Amino acid sequence: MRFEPLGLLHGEDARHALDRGVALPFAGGAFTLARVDGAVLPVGALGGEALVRARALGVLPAWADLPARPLVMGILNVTPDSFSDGGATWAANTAVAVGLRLAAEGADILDVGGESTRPGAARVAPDEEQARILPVIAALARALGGRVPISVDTRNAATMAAALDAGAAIVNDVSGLAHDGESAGLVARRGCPVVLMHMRGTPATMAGLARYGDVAVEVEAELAALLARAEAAGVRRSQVALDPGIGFAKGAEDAPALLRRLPLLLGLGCRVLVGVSRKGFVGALSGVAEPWARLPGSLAAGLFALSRGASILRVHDVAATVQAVRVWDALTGWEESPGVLPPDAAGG
Ligand code: HH2
Repeated sequence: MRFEPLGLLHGEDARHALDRGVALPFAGGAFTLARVDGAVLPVGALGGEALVRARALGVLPAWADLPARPLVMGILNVTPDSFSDGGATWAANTAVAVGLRLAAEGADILDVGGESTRPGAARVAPDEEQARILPVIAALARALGGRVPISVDTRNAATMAAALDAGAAIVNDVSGLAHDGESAGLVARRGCPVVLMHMRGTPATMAGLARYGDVAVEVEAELAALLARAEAAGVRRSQVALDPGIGFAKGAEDAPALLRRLPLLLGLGCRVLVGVSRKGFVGALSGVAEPWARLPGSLAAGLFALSRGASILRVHDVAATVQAVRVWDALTGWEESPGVLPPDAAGG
């Protein structure tokens, strides 16, 4: 069954609708309608499996021992060729200094990557990838002493293992643990939190694979398959956050469609992460060509994603995003959400 909450409310509106019995809780608010296998129904008309699915949305699944509020993941690209910053944090000592600054600005997670995944990017050998990121991860882990967890943005199992040994705590894989036959087993054995992102093909081939009938439905189904594959290898659902992969095998109109229908992903029982920062659709919607000049549009898209059920934003501009998220969070009353599930209660 495909279950999609609709009619989302936040803050006071959510509380009144819950008090009147015309809504059910949804992490951070309430929802009044649901699309169940294509039919739109008021929540009062839900029964059977649809009602079970609806009730499961009331709490934000716990993930990575991080707080039950919107989280900001700061991007640290140790690459000479990233689309968004053109290698500004390329040198290891610069990267460590920037990482410490992002932590001081309020990042909840630091995401360290050594391979650009922009469309058409060339592959980086795992040895080279590790030479780029391991000194940075080790130095940041030492300096931060676990206060801000580090995620490693990689598709390679060997790099995941080396990064976890160097002090990373989370794996962020744009291939959803599907690129490398070893990675799902490794994440299962280590028991670490992991981000499974949706894409098709590889950064070199994905541009030609962005053909969808209903992009939200297809991305949800393909993420569900990635999740099932990871679970079959021993990964627990409570380890997983899911990401629709904005900009990865998605056309210009796919990103807005996916963000509008993010609630569809919540039914998979995991926290939802999105990376909208400086991405091409922000440029397309705003007419701003340079990625570094897309902060206002990125903030608007990030806050919109939070209002549609995302709870982790992967961003370049940490200070600005933390400020925007704190204000959004206070105004929309996230505090009133029913709470966090204990690990594994989400079904993993
Ligand atoms: N986007 C990029 C890289 N990693 N990981 C997740 N989970 N979600 C994303 O949307 C995502 C990601 C691409 O952005 P960036 O790191 O700025 O660029 P590059 O790949 O060129 O280094």
